[in-house]
Formats: sequence, structure tokens, C-alpha cells
Amino acid sequence: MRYAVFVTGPAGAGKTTFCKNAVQHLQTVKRTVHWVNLDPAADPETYEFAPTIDIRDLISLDDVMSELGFGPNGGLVYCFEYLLQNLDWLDEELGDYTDDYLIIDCPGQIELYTHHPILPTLVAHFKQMGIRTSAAYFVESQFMEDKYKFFSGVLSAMSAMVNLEIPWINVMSKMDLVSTRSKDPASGRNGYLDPDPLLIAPSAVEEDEKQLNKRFHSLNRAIAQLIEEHPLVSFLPLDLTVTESIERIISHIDYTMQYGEDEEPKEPNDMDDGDF
Ligand SMILES: Nc1nc2c(ncn2[C@@H]2O[C@H](COP(=O)(O)OP(=O)(O)OP(=O)(O)O)[C@@H](O)[C@H]2O)c(=O)[nH]1
Ligand SMILES: [Mg+2]
Repeated sequence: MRYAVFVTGPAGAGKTTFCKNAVQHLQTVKRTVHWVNLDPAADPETYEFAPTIDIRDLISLDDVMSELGFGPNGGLVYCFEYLLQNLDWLDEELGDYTDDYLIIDCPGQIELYTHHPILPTLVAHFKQMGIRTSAAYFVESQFMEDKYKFFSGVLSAMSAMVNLEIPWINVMSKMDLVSTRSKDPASGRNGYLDPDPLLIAPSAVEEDEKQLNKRFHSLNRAIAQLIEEHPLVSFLPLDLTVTESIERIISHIDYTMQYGEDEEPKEPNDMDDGDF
């Protein structure tokens, strides 16, 4: 059985950094794993080690922009459409590997996840090849600084989940940047990791103080209600400076794909102290 996890999320959320760390970690524990770069805009100068499969061997954003005159976003869509027309290339690249675990580093253009049919088509192709798939959606901890920013992150995660329709986890990355005080569960951090829709509904005092436009109140309430009625989104914290934190994310990804089905079923490795 082959497994593939799509590492997705907005620009700069830490997808590539996680992919590299996860690959290195899994290699250390002697698991066979491959890094697949699906970002045609990736800069090879930043590779500490080469991906096993690299979309840039098929098409690169630089070439599309310089030769066809596309801008970065249109160019990215062109690259993916080109990939979909050349799935033979992907099959050939994937073909050499059986019984493998692929960590697929995706680009950061959010429209790829929220409404383009490109990734769902690609995922369907993986499934056809008998590869078990899942996704991890990364949102960075900076989104926890402000409740409105945070809810835009929750909504993008929800939209991506609904668009992709595969087993899924959400990751709150860069937790090393969150101050120790706000790591304390008593400070309300858990209201973010396991979102509390009431966070977004402003209190009466706040409403008066800020003299917010009444129309936005009803919109905020409607969004809060949507999140309450569809509690799909909760986040697993990731602090790359803590090995156990990487292990925990990997164990959740394994669980979503039932990795190692021949062995005893495993529960995700949650740490007892409830921290990372
Ligand atoms: N402090 C901290 N910085 C991080 C972490 N992960 C990534 N970064 C930094 O965040 C920036 C973006 O990281 P990337 O891994 O390239 O993010 P990405 O999601 O792949 O970005 P795109 O591919 O451009 O969408 C880089 O400067 C990283 O060094 C983390 O866990 N902690
Ligand atoms: Mg990246």
C-alpha cells in the first residue's frame, strides 16, 4: 500500500519547512519516505536535500512566466493544468515506488485549495493509482493574534476541506513563536486550537465601544453560527523545536490514512500533558 499526504495551506504557513523536518524525522526512525515537491515556484537553492519527485523537472514557474508572459498566479494555474495534461509524467515518477509514504509539498496560493478543481482532480488520480491520500492544512500561529484573522484562517481551512473531500487534519504551525504565557491553556489558547465560535461574536460592550457597523454584527453572528453548526475545524499545534510535536503530527496523519493497516490499529500519539 502506498500513502500520500498533501501538505497544504496559505503562503508562508511553514509547509515546506514541515515537509523537510518530517522527512528527516521519518528517515531517522528508519521509515521509507519521499518528499514530493508540487510547488513549481520552489527555489532549488533553498533545498537542503533534493525532493524525490519535483514538478520543476516537468515545468517551472520561472519558465512559464518568462516564456509565456504569465504573472505568478496565472502561471501557477498554468503549471498545474500542464501537470494534469501530463499525468503520464507523474505516473512514471511515482511508478518506481511501491509501499511508500509520500509527503507532498503544495504551493501557497489559497485559491488552489478553496475553489479550483485542480487539486481534487490530482487527488482523484492518486486514488485511482491505489494510493491512500490525506491532507494537512497549515495555518500559522500568527493567525491566533487576532480573532478576526483567526476566523479567516478557520474559514479557509473549512473551504479547503469541503473542496478536497479526503481525510484531513489542521495544523497550527510556528507555535514556537507563541509566547509562553499564551501557551498556558488558561490563557485561552485552547479557544483557538479548538475554535470557540463565541470568540468572534463581539460583546455588547465591544460593539458600543467600536461602534461597529450593525450589518457586520449580523455577518459575524452568521459566521459564528456556521462554525458552531459545522464543528469541522480544530487545530493540532506544531512546534518544530520539539521532536515530540513533529511525531504527534505524523501520528495523526498516519491515523487519518490508517498507515500500517496490517499492524494493530494505532490511536494518534497524544502526549499526556496535553501540551505539544
Ligand atoms: N519560527 C518559525 N518559523 C518557521 C517555522 N516554519 C517555517 N518558518 C519560517 O516561515 C517562512 C516560510 O516557511 P516555508 O516553510 O517556506 O512556508 P511555506 O508554507 O512552504 O511557504 P510557500 O511555499 O511560499 O507557500 C520561512 O522563513 C521559514 O523559516 C516554524 O515552525 N517556526
Ligand atoms: Mg513552500
